[in-house]
Amino acid sequence: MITRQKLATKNHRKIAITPRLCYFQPKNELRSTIAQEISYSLSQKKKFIHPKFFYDKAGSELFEKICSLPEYYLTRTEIEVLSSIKPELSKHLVGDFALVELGSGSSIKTRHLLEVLTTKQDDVEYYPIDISSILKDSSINLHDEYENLKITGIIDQYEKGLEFVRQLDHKCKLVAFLGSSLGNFEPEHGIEFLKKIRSSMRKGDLFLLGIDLVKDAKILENAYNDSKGITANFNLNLLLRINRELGATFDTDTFEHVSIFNKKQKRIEMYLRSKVKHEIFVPKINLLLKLKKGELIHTEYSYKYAIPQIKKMAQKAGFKPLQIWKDKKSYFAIALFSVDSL
Ligand code: AVJ
Repeated sequence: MITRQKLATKNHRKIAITPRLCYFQPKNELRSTIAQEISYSLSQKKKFIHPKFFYDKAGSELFEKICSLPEYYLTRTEIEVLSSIKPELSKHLVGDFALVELGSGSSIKTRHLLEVLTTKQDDVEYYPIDISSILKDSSINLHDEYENLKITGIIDQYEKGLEFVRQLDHKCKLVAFLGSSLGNFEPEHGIEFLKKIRSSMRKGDLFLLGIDLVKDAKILENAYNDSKGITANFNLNLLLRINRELGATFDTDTFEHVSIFNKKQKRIEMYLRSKVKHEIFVPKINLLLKLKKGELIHTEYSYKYAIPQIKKMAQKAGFKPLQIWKDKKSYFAIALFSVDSL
């Protein structure tokens, strides 16, 4: 049995803030990851930048702004569903549960889950996993708000965080993966990722998934191309991040934000389009990036699902659907699963 106090890894540094709050940070900066991955992904014929690189400090702040945009219905709809299902969710949480959250971000949605757990349990252990160091601030806020909360944050990619969670075996876990982040994966990879989540869980644990649903293309495209241009800045921030961290000299005025809904594949596709013919040197990875006028750099897929498909994917990964909720307009779904034998 490993309790939270005994958690340790070779690859992370533990930073203890108070007896109820600590977090783990990778010893090797994520910087080496970005250098390696970007030097590969920008030298391909079809250039791309992985969406996990959106979330540096500036990008995480822009994402928070996106979440409160009128066009970006996802966050407020998910919160609406979450807050309406608390009594029902509570009925499924029999026994002592620790909360694990993948992509916790600002932890606003977390409060709804914590409200359910803290009213039933004397102590609640919370394990937020997020690639962004925004986790530090959001954890401090939660720590101050909830007296019976013990927080162990993991600032890393999901997979690394799940390796931590796998070690915990002293109580049931509620694993939450909200915000439709599963939509970033191509469906086959999504199933693989769900399998990883499943393998970090045991009998009696529960999995809560928030996922955006297929809807009218116009509504979707507006959500990813807002009138204030915040999503455009979020996308363009990738280039600014490469300037900051890899010493490049991208001029964001020479790129434009593109987002389209691919009806056949049922996904939003985001790109950065080069408005001019470019030659940009990226010193830290010794890369001379050549772009044609009009050339696209792919930055994100955001898949949209229908409920039967979600069920199928989860079942393939070893989950059993317990209950699925939607908002009135059927824009967004929250699904609760138990672990099935594989
Ligand atoms: C955090 C991946 C769920 O796909 O809706 C928001 C990211 N990109 N606007 C999404 C995002 C552009 C978001 N996810």
